[in-house]
Amino acid sequence: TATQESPTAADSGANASQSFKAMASTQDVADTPPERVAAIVTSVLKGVHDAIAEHDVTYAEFNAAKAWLMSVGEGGEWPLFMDVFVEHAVEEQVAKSQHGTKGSILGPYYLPGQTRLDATCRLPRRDDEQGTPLVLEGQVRDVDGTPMPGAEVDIWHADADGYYSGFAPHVPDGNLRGVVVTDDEGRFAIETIQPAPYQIPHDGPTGQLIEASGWHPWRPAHLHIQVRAEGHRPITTQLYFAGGEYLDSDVAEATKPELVIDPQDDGTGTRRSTYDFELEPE
Ligand code: MBD
Ligand code: FE
Repeated sequence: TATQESPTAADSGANASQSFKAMASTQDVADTPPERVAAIVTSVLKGVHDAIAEHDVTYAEFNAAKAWLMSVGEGGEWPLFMDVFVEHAVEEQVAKSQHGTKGSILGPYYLPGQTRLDATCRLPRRDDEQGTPLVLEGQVRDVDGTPMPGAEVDIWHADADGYYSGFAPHVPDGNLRGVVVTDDEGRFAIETIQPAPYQIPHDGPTGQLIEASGWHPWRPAHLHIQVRAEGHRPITTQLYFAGGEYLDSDVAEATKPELVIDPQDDGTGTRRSTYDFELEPE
């Protein structure tokens, strides 16, 4: 059953922490000057102090919060917590200066260095991969309309049970992940399967917080995509499915109307959708 196959929150948390640390050695991690650190941290702490006063917080609640924060670290869930509850605000801020295709959050389950695939391809999958066949096709262009051959469409998504390869022990490495390289006209056509909605693991501290608050732990079904092209600002985004469950109540608040696709059955049981990506020069 799905429950037996589920990764423990601690296992997927450990993997997410490890992969973030590995990426943090190559990606953008700020070396922030002291005045700015002080300004930002003062604001964050003011928010905490104000909440304590507003809600007349007790010592017992302070201790519960302290124990919970410790468990987030011990469970390796900081990447999950940060990406579910905080990353969308950073993305929205950065998006104010970004043109072209709308972005969305990266999330904790990106893994660099996946198999490079031809423009027309099928994502690596198990022989018995479940799920409705799905084809996403489109073109990568500059914001001025110029097609971009050789651009990379790095795609990763959950399987039909909502599990990601690399973060669930029963799913083989590299499953439903790949770096698709666009053809001479900047086009791509990716065959995969329809992912299921994703549920935040409920046996760890993030899941406990969600339950203790009476919120729900779901993200709508989504495809993660990062598009990269020489001399252009990369776009990290996600595509969602029209009519999908949790589209209007994503726990990670990362949906945008421009990112909803509506694949149609082509008459053979395969659902198809077109989506073009536009990147701005760096
Ligand atoms: C996911 O699949 C995801 O995309 C985010 C943002 C957080 C947790 C799991
Ligand atoms: Fe995801």
